[in-house]
Amino acid sequence: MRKPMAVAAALALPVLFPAAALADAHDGAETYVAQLGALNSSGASGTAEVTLEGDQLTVMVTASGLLADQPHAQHIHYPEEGEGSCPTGDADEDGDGFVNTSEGAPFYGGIVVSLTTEGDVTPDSGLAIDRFPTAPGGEVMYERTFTVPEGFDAAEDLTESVIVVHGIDANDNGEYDMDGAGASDLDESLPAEATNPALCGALSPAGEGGVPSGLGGSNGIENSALMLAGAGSIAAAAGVVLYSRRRSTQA
Ligand SMILES: [Cu+2]
Repeated sequence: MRKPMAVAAALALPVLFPAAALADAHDGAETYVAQLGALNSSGASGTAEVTLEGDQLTVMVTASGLLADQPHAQHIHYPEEGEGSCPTGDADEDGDGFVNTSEGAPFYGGIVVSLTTEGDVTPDSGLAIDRFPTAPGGEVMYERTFTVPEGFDAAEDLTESVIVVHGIDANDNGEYDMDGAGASDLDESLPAEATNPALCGALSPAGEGGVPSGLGGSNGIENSALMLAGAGSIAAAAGVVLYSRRRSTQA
């Protein structure tokens, strides 16, 4: 008599917990979080949360302490090899006192998603500076849901990806200018302040706590060409004073 009872109990289980079963079936969503730490003594801080559900990515970036009222390019970066991480001051290979975009790339890789406020989110919009948050009062409150751009395997690679917010004010004068950190490594006619990273945080699955990141791969340098392509618009949007002649390589 015991056996039929056991079978009946087993059959009853899905009926007893229909809500849980439904939640599991619906919960294809994976959430990743990052604490954003200051780079280049930006004085900024923040958090990021990225949720993948099907092919939809919802990204939230909350930050404060950024240079106010200036465009801040922000991206998901991913290194082709190794796990993405954030550079330390040791990454300042040219010893100018700043970790510039190229020096950071070996750690966090190239752009895979541009966290724009509207329109295209592919790496093509890496410096679409009129579509990035301008941080009124130094704060960014960004939230957007969009389709994962082609070429980024979010389900596989988000856990090794890094959130980077760019744009610093090294000389604290309220704008991007050459006096702060010299010329950009991407284009010498641009201030490095406009392109240097200000915040960085490696994503890890929510609930697992802060997983220390590895050293990352050596890729991402190729991304510089992309950054260069959009570099002209960052200056235009930011009202940057350009006193080098514009180079023919500048888009
Ligand atoms: Cu970036």
